[in-house]
Amino acid sequence: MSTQTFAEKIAKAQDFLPINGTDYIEFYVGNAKQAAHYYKTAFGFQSLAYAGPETGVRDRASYVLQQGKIRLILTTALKSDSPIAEHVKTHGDGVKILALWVDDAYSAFEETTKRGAKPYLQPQTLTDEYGEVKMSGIYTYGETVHMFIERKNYQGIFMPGYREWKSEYNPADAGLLYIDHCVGNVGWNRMNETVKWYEEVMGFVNILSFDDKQINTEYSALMSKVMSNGNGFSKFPINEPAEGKKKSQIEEYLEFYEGEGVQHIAVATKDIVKTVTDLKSRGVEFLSAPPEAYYEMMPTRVGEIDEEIALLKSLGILVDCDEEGYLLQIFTKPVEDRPTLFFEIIQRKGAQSFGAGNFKALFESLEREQELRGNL
Ligand code: TYF
Ligand code: FE
Repeated sequence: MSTQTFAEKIAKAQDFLPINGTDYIEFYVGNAKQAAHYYKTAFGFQSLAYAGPETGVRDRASYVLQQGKIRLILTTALKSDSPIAEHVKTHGDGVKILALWVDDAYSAFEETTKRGAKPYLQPQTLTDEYGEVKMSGIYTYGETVHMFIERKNYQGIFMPGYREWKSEYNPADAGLLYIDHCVGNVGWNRMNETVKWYEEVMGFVNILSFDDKQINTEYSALMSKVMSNGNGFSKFPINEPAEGKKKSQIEEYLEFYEGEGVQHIAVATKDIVKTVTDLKSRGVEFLSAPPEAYYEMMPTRVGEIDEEIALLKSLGILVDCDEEGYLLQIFTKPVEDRPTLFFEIIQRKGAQSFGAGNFKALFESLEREQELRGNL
């Protein structure tokens, strides 16, 4: 393990692409109206904006939800002859766009495409009575896209083309604050290329790596490398399957998503016990808790923590520590019928790592699910 701090590692990133954080995450889904209802009811997102036939958009309907700094868009096609419908046909519901909030969307496009990025959307300026939003986009792994969003001259609710969505159904939020990281699964032998892409095209640095010897439970294996931009606001871990005794969880994802894509979205809370208790009561399903022994070992493994271990155990919350502090995390089951995208709830108390000490317990829990699906 390296003794460099997170701050020392990210200081090496290049700054040709300044990023202020995640702007939004857009899902392409089979039924956006119902998906929006699920994210409001189960996860506590709030209605923000809408675009569709009523606002002059003919081919799609998009619902924008917000909680803390997190914005999700649920988009569906209104006809079969549509790239959205094609995406859903191939991948099922999933993440199409990881949008990054930048100061200059034109320069972001210029700088990344001249370093080899494949264009998705040429830079353009959208205007309405509230100002202007500039945007551009490039492809990353699979059919997934990084959009660059510049909104310094915009005062509207979301962006031109959308109108405010006022709903009479407004369930309370669940304490979710911001996107901590978004993980991508790539195909066999695609790790190096993808890491190189984030380094060269985006100016990111590799801050953590786990190889298949560290991440190897009884059955499945994987490799993982975390890529970060220079301020640490944008973190994209990448997973690649590795050969194990049986099928890797990453392989299961690639098979069911029918390609590379976003595996999990980690959302931060400042009170994980409260958030998870709340999400469970709303019907969010989490992976099963690790065995008794995991919690018996916790005091020796992580030292003194503020939370009551019995409470963490009853909820199945995992804890890990590094040189800078500790973190608490828990993972949902996949939120679609295909075993593809899931969510992580994370609370950081100093630690800037990703829970490597939990990998064994976590992956065994994941494999119990994989086995129930007959995919191990
Ligand atoms: O983002 C991470 O690295 C952690 C751990 O299939 C993780 O959340 C890594 C791979 C995976 C599930 C979780
Ligand atoms: Fe994670």
